Amino acid sequence: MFKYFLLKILFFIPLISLSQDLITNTFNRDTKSLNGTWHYIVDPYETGYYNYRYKPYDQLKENNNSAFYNNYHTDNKMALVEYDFDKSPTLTVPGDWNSQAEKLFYYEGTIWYKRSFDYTTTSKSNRQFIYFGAINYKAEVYLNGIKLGTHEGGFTPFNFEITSIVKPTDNYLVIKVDNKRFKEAIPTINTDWWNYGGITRDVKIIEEPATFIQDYFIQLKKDSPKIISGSIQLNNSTKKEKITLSIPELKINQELITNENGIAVFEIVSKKINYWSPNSPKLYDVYIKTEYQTLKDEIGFRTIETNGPDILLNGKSIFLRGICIHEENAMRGARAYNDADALVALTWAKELGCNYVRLAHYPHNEYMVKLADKMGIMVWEEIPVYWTVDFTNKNSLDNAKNQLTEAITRDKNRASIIIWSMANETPPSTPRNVFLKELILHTKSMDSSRLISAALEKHYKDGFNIVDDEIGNYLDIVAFNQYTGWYGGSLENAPDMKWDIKFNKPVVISEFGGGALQGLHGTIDERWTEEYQEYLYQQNLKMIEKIPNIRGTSPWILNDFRSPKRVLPVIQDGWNRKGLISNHGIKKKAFFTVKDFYNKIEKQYR
Ligand code: GCB
Repeated sequence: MFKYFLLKILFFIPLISLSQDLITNTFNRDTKSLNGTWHYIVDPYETGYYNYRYKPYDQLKENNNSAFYNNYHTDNKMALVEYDFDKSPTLTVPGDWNSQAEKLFYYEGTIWYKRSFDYTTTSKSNRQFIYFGAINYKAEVYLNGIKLGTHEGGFTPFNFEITSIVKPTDNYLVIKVDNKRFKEAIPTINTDWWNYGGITRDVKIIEEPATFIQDYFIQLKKDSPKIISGSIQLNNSTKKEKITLSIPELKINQELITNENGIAVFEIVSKKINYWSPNSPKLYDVYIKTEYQTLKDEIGFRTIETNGPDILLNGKSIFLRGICIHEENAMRGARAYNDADALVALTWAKELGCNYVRLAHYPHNEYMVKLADKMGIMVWEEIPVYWTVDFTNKNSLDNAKNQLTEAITRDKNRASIIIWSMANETPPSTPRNVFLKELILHTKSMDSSRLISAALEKHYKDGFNIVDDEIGNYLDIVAFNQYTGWYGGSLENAPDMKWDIKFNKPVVISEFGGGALQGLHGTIDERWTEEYQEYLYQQNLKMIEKIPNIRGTSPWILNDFRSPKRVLPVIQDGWNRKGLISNHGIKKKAFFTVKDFYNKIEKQYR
């Protein structure tokens, strides 16, 4: 018996092997969870990955094993074995490593994860896939010593087929997870949030028939509130397959036939749709049936469009009463990852009077958007093209595009998502414009039914706040962040500020706010007090109300959140204090200022 479960690379693998086509709606498929306890080895020098000439073992033809494997594949007791997963400590998956072990709090680098499992298939002809909700940031995945591939990007899912590799017993999954920051990455080196490392979302094995429903897009046709349209994609369809799409409540039961690419495209007229909205978040049971399987989803139908300054939901003008949220459970001081975490955040958002949330600054886990669908909360979803990414670098663009592809693929059937956002506070330049335009085109090619935005910036000249970023021409919603009274600008004069916004489009303030340490009280002139923050909000809201075309706000931010950039002792201690709620879950005074404002706005837009 082998004593150790180690990494063994049997094949030469090309440098970049991307994950395979994403399988969607994993919640309603036949799956086995691999969440739980995993062993880990901290490997700051990446000894298990690079040889002493700093060449990756899994890319060397003459020596295609890892260092770990070299010393392992023998019963020879004299062999030099310098690591042992099974005697190593454990981490819980899903979960970041920073909050689970004190010595890993600030760790940025490589950690190897390993878990063993048995697997029983329900049918010999079935296929199996391993699915990761997200790993931050880069993952090299090996099953039973065979490299499955690499994935880059910390907030989107990916999967690999393992049919020919998985065995009934003693499978061992080894993953190299690396959260080192680097310039070309998306996001780049500099962010104002915690770089939580690890296998941060669910891991599961998906079992599918040989020909299976890989993905589908079922929404209202653009500009056609009575037509449900879209497509269904089969994986490995070798002949024209029959698919039945049914929505029993709408008396829809439509037979479709796939084309030579395994895709069935459809348009179905339905006159009696109850449209999804925050007041009535109606979701329909939708069934997709093939000869081999039935897959269920719950899907809402709504239209979203703009007309001049208006955002129209189901044809009616709305105001986005929002709040920004990071994917963090502040009370745990850890990455959020499950439905309970999502419920905490979205319940607070509702209490604040929100009909909308901005999920900052990257795609959040799928529980969040599924719950937003159910609770009737509209969503802005974005990718971490944040501040200064490497706009001239082709790999960075491909990476951003890939993250966008994975996010849209995963979430395109969620009625709650009304906006895809391309970027946050990126400095205008020609390469930046080229980069963002490419992302916009890509998004439109995947999903033309939603609105496109980006969080831009304003600048100040001759008594005016000006918003004129050229990329605004390509957006449906002109959104920008502004921090009057915090990073500059007088609060006293805020309500009388003059605005020059160069676009006749809906305007959304995607961020505003300021910090306060919950429980610290004083006058409105004392920074970090709840009173200062409250006054900042009062004055900003008076100002925002007067901004031309204003159709929404998402204050920064629901909760205090961890950020290594925030080092002021006693006040910050590693937390960005702009939350309306503290990291102990206590509401600050400004929470109620926003709540009152949203109450008022709600009545105006009824
Ligand atoms: C911003 C960023 C956000 C920061 C925030 C702040 O403009 O978009 O990520 O955390 O300001 O607190 O300064």
